[in-house]
Amino acid sequence: MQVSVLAGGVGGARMADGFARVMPPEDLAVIVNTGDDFEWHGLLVCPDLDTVMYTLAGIANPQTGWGIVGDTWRALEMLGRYGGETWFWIGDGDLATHVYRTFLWRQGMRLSEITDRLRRALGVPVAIWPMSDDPVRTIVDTEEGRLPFQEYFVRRGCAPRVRGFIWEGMERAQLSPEARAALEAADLVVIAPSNPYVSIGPILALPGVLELLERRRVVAVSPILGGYALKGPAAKMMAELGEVPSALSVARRYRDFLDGFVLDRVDAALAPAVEAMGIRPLVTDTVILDPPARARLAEEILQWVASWV
Ligand code: FO1
Repeated sequence: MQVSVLAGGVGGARMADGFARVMPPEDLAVIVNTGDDFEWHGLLVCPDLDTVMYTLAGIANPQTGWGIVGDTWRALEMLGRYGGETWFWIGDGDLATHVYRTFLWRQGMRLSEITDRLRRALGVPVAIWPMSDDPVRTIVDTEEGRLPFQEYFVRRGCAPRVRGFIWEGMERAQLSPEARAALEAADLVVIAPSNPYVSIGPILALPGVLELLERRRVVAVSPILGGYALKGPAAKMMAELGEVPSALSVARRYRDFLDGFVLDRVDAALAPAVEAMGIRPLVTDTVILDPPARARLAEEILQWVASWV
């Protein structure tokens, strides 16, 4: 079964890792949000692509979920001494990723080709594709004005109240050829438990993606448990945008193309309401902090979908 996982952030990387542990690598592709990307000291930094790549390579920092485990901080210290910005923590090993990606990018290589070269170099057997080769930047519209995503997420710690999102570049951006091919070939598309607004939203906003998903078998894993997000600002954003922070709100957002929705046991009572939307519910343990849990959930989803005749 050919599976494509739509992912962003740490939760998305962990879900992708689960599928990578239980499937033949050639049957899996991970399509990653690039709206969090930004230029840092002149370098192109792609946090969600790197978080997926490091996680699948087994070198991600297990505590934070992002960056490289055991990384050192000499370059950041020196940047600080020069008065450079240090609020976004880039370790020395991570820095090499941005240096080399930017080097290839300035030679005109597409982000998809760059990503493919980096993940193969790290020994990752699974295809990792940026959602687009065209630049898309998430701008968070807050009560304090418009903030580039990392300024909102890291520098301000997601504190400002959110009023909406702008995706700079979306009007010119296209789904990457490799991501389109993966989605067209997918027997199953899994929307990972990522933030529906800023991690999954940009992917769905690309021209043609919604129509493509309507023709595919799609399941989503809820990023909200018991009204809270395990990690990140998804529930806070929902509340600030006037949505009930619940798994049901997420299912409703995806309902036009969703065939199945995976709920955590704490939200078992919501299963009938999901079913009433014409979406099959699966109630299970969706907390996937460690590798065995990730593999278990991925296997459960594959068995569940295989049982749909
Ligand atoms: N998140 C933080 O909260 N603080 C950081 O200093 C930070 C640095 C960082 C460096 C590389 C990278 O790939 C991710 C990093 N992240 C950091 C996470 C980043 O903000 C992502 O956008 C989030 O994971 C949400 O997608």
